[in-house]
Amino acid sequence: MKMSRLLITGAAGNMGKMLRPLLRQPDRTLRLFDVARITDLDDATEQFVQGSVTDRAAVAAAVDGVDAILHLGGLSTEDSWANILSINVDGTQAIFDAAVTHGVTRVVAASSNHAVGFWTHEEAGGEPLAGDVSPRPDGFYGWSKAAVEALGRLYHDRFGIDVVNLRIGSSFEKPPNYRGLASWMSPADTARLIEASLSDSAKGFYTVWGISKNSRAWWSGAQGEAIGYHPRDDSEQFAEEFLADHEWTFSDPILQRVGGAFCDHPLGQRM
Ligand code: 15L
Repeated sequence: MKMSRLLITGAAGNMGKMLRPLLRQPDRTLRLFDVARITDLDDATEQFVQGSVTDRAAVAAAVDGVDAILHLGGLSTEDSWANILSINVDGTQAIFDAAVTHGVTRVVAASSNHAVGFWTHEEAGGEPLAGDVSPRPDGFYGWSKAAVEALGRLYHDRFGIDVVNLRIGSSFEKPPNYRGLASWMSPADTARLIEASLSDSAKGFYTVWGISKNSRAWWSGAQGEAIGYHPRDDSEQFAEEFLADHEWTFSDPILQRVGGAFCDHPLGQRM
């Protein structure tokens, strides 16, 4: 089925900004939803609906008439329990609820590596860590992403919505730090992952890593490959820059644990 009308929640955020030009297609309308105003619309392919995921009427208006939802909206790092519950958990439930009401059959949800942040390189035992390994959140934020994934499962099983949970590593222009040599997902690969998640190969329920084809990656590409995600970029081009000050060793807790420094950040304290 053609997904020609795509709602992007959180479209004014970092990932939204980075992805809009990459997801534009002549026969696709991107409906951009965010609390923050977006003014640089491409009139031929983009529409803007202002609102918050915490406002159910606004969510319903945004969801009405689209074929698929890319749910990037919400808090993207640690925050208070109250904010996490309201924005990330209630907000995501509002999206799924509206998807059912308005007959939307596909939701691609931004989860995070922090849903499984306490898995370690050692526990992976020399094998790549599976994309759908069980949740081990490293904070309230990571816990909310595990909740987002479980909401997806519920709405898939109850209503047959096709759901892809993306356990995103570090989706930025370049790796943000030396850990990013393992966890980076380039903008182009992020767009490739989203296109695969919207394709017929991703009908059903899937949970996959969102990373590039990094030489230093230890998170498996198998679940992504199964839905047609074939990453092309490698963070190795940045290795020299980042390894000038850091040794690449898995005895370093930042590299040993999926979630890196998030595992030590005080619970509920905004980053
Ligand atoms: C995330 O989930 C955050 O949203 C992002 O800002 C990065 O910190 C990323 O994880 C990461 O682990 O690099």
